[in-house]
Amino acid sequence: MTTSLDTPVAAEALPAAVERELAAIQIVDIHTHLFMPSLGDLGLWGIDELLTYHYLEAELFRSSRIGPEEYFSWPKTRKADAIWRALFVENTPVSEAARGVVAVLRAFGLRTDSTDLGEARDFFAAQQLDKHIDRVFALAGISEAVMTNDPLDPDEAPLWERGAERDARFRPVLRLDRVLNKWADHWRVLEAKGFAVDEAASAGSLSEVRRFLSGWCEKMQPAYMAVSLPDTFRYPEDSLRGRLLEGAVLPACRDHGLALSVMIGPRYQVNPRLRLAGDGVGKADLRALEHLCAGFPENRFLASLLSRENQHEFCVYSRKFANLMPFGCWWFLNNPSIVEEITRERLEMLGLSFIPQHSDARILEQVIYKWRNTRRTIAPILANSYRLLADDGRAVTVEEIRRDIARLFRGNFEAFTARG
Ligand code: FIX
Ligand code: ZN
Repeated sequence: MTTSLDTPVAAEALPAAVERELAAIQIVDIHTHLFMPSLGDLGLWGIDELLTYHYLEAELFRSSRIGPEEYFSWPKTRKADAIWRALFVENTPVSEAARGVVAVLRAFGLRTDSTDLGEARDFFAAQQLDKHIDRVFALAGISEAVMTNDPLDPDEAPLWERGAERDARFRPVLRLDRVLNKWADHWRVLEAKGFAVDEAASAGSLSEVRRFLSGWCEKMQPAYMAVSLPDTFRYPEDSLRGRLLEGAVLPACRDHGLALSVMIGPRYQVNPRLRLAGDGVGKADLRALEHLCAGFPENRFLASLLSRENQHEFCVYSRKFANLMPFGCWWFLNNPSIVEEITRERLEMLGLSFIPQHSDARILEQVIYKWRNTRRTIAPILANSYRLLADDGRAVTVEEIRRDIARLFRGNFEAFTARG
């Protein structure tokens, strides 16, 4: 007997069916900068953190006469007050990041047009973090947030070494920017922990780094390893990074059956006066990715490219290498107009074999608007793909829509990162 789930959906009913299934899916947010409660103050939440988000700081310096040096000398609440006044009171908050704060306030039933932050501050001050996390995840429609954990971060590492309490809502990731991009500044930390390493990352160092990573894999049980790489990244390359990647990180990933996430394209600190907001973007030479995927068929690579100009060839490379999984519309690409473009092309060229989005949330409540925006942007694109399929002679069922959405927002990640 046919049920409504396996009945072909009429073309005019497709948008609503897709919206319903997207609203219902509990998404795995595969890349965030959120932290589980046992990692304490590393985890940011509340109105002052939402407003002092580096996306909004960059916009403040364009829409006010406040200079970065003066701004960064202020306490958090004064910074937040200045951003609220400049971007939400004296101007209409039309940017994606500013609209996000409005959406969060509305989600909690708070006024979105106040001239001050009194009501919002009182509300967040009254929240009990653990319950608040559950409420925020429910509002965002996510079941898990994958963190970004740095084993060389002086504030974070000791918390893990002291046995930070795990939380099923948060999955760890071993982030290796300090190891791969800043070895010269950080190799002594490993030496001080008893690893026989040296500044030149000699052969002996490589096996010691592999041992260091192995220890962290045991301790942290990460979902994957990850690194951000500049637009100038090259592979193969006779460099510290080239040697550490080939001689330590990729072998350690294989040892533990972990994928490596490569996030390629930032031009770090093009304006250091803006601090976190000071990074830019550059078009990367994707032959580095080609050489990694072809050279290490036993390794799996999650990848996200920051430059819009890299997206087409990235899609083509993803068709060439099954050990390459594209994910997300990262950072400066996380704007509806660009998410549409990238997602359309990926559906056309990769079918359902990609991970459409991650939130990159730095502040807890951001997952609410970032996933609301993603659902709102992707629903018509997916419905259009199904309409075109019906036009071509095959209507889809609700069951198929549900299966496809589960694959895009959970299954692809789970399968690609399953320890092999
Ligand atoms: O490297 C990263 O993980 C980036 O996402 C961050 O460094 C960046 O500052 C950010 O917040 C992007 O949304
Ligand atoms: Zn990030």
